[in-house]
Amino acid sequence: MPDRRALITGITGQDGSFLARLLLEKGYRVYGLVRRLSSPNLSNIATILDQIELIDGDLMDPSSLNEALKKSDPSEIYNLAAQSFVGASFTQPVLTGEITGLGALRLLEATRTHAPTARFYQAASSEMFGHVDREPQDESTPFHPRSPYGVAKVYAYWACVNYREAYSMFVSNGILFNHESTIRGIEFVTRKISDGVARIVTGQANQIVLGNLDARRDWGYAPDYVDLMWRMLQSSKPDDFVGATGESHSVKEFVQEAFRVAGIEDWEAHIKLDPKFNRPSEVYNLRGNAAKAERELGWKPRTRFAELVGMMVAADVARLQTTRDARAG
Ligand code: NAP
Ligand code: G4F
Repeated sequence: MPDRRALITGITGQDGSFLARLLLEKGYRVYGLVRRLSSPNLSNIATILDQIELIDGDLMDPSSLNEALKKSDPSEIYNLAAQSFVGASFTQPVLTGEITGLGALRLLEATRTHAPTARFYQAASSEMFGHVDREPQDESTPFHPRSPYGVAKVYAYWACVNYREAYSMFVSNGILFNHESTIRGIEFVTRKISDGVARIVTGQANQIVLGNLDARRDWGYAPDYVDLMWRMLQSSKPDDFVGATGESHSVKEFVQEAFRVAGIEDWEAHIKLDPKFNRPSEVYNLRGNAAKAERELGWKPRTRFAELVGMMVAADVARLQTTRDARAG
């Protein structure tokens, strides 16, 4: 087998850590770009640290990207790093544009110079569709982003298309709908709900404070989606693909299911609404059609909504019970 070497930006995040495990299983040498933080944030990759190589660098800093490409000499590059929280993009729009938008361009440019034959995956997003005029959304749906994050992802998407067309580089955009897991960042609504329900179950809280309960999302399971990323780079040609389950649910339905699996009947008694969690411009409804990924890459998501909610709530309850028992004991 040829030497397969992958560079992952965003390896400390949810998707990066699942992707690193998948690529290790497949026999890749895995390199991860990590930025300097005042306290290291390596918990998601703690169990594989001895199997991967971390390289210091930041999407804000072109010279560090050049060095990362020279050190890793990758055959595949997965650009997963971003300021990925839509809510924060309204309060830090320029930073989001710098990292999530221009950051992708900096990495493309470093790739063009130091690894022009490497295959490049860009973590594009259903947030680019934003204010949708049709349902479900697929690769031909127009973009109408509704947040600085969505705008930055559209910029990065077109930068990727341009490098593919201008320089014949193998660059592919994965237009992925929301995907979650037990290690989802705590500020995203699914994890905020599963963690909140677990706090109520374990007697550490009585309420979850949320924003718009009517927003609808197409929620899948992150490990299914990193498999799609890998499949996209094994294809004979670069292209853009939607990854989605084809099912949408409201935030309220997520809340109801989370309380149901936890055995708490009166969910409304535990939910408080606070407009501070509403966004200046909301994305009301996303539902994807991943027929192209199924047809051309043989990809299908395996985990459905109820299973996802159940595993997230169970993991948070177990985690909080363990810490409570440790404190008590
Ligand atoms: P995540 O958990 O927020 O991870 C983001 C990663 O980016 C972290 O490793 C973070 O490092 C890194 N990062 C942030 N700023 C950086 C910088 N300036 N330089 C280098 N690294 C930086 O996100 P995720 O959910 O895994 O998502 C992965 C990618 O897919 C993101 O680009 C996201 O926008 C996109 N996406 C996600 C979804 C989804 O539903 N999860 C859907 C569509 C697209 P630190 O640990 O140092 O913060
Ligand atoms: O969980 P969210 O913050 O995810 P959002 O905005 O859909 O973005 C995620 O998915 C994108 C793919 O479409 C990714 F590109 C992006 O990186 C990220 O992973 O919010 C989901 C919905 C929104 O409509 C929001 O208004 O939940 C609504 N919501 C209601 N109450 C809330 C809350 N969201 C958060 N974070 N916190 C709340 O209290």
